[in-house]
Order: sequence, then structure tokens, then C-alpha cells
Amino acid sequence: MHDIGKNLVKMMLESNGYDVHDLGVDVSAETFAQEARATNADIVATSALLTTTMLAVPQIARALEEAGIRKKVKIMIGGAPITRQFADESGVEGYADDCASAVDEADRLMKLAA
Ligand code: B12
Repeated sequence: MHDIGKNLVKMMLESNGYDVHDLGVDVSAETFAQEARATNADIVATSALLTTTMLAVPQIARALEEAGIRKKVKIMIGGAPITRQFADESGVEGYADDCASAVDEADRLMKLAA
């Protein structure tokens, strides 16, 4: 339900040349994986504002693995309760604490993928 930060990140990425497929709110891990495959995504980005929804991050990584695309797709996360430490512990590559640094982080991940 908390989509203000997500929308700001989306706007910043789009205005810096990224093609963003917005899946909306309350998205299952399986939907992230299906859509990442369907759109041939380079990055899956997700926002979590609740301590309960942040627990879905490792589930998204698992769903991408099960879909056979985890090696190809970088995961980037953010939202008030998220930290770099949580990102590292969840096994995801990207983290930023605001929408401006989200663009720098996406650029960094794209370079890693290249
Ligand atoms: C606005 C708000 C709401 C609004 C949301 C409206 C909307 N359309 O988004 C409404 C009223 C609906 C709401 C509801 C609830 N809320 Co609320 N809400 C907030 C509040 C006050 C602000 C969130 C916000 O929009 N901040 C502004 C945006 C711009 O900041 P941001 O989201 O952090 O995003 C920035 C960065 O984090 C980063 N970022 C964000 N996403 C991403 C993603 C990526 C990939 C990257 C790289 C970066 C990134 O960039 C963004 C821009 O710079 C916070 C308090 C807070 N201080 O965060 C509570 C808060 C998140 N809510 C909370 C709660 C508990 C709830 C409810 C459960 C309340 C209830 N009992 O009903 C419900 C749950 C709804 C649900 N099922 O999800 C708690 C969560 C506590 C916890 N430990 O989990 C908080 C922390 C308030 C509190 N102190 O108790 N909420």
C-alpha cells in the first residue's frame, strides 16, 4: 500500500532513461519473477515500508532462482526499514536510501551486469 517512495524512485529512473515496468502494490514474489522474465528485465526493484513486507525480499530472490533468471537479474531494494546490511544479508545486490541515489545504484548494477 505504501507507494509514494516507489513512485518517486520510478519517476527518477524514468527521467534518467530507464524503461520501468511498474507492477503496482502488494506484488507476490512469483509475479516479480514472471514479469522479470516476460520483460527481459535487467533489474528487479522493490520497495518495502513495513517490517513485515521487508521479509518478502529473500522470497523474491528465491522466486527468481526458481524461474532460472537469478544470475541475469540484479535485485535492488529500498524503503524506510531497509538498510544496506539487510540487503547484504538477504543476498541482493542493490540498495539506496533515497530516489536520487537509486539512480546511481541502478547505474552501478547495470555496469556490474555488463
Ligand atoms: C504515508 C504512510 C502511509 C500511507 C501510505 C500512502 C501511500 N499511498 O503510500 C497509508 C496511510 C496508506 C499508510 C498505511 C499504513 N501504514 Co504507513 N506510513 C506512512 C509514512 C507516514 C510515510 C511513508 C512515506 O510515504 N514516506 C515518504 C516516502 C517518499 O519515503 P519512502 O517511502 O521511505 O521512500 C524513499 C526511500 O525509502 C527510497 N525508496 C523507497 N522505495 C525504494 C525502492 C528502491 C528500489 C530504492 C532503491 C529506494 C527506495 O526512496 C524514496 C524516495 O526518496 C510512514 C512513516 C515513515 N516515516 O516512513 C508510515 C509507516 C511506514 N506506516 C506504518 C504502518 C504500521 C502502516 C499501517 C500498517 C497502519 C495500519 N495499522 O493500518 C498501514 C499499512 C498499509 C499496508 N498494508 O501497506 C509504519 C510501519 C511500521 C513497521 N515497523 O512496519 C510506519 C513506519 C509508521 C510508524 N512509525 O508506525 N501509511
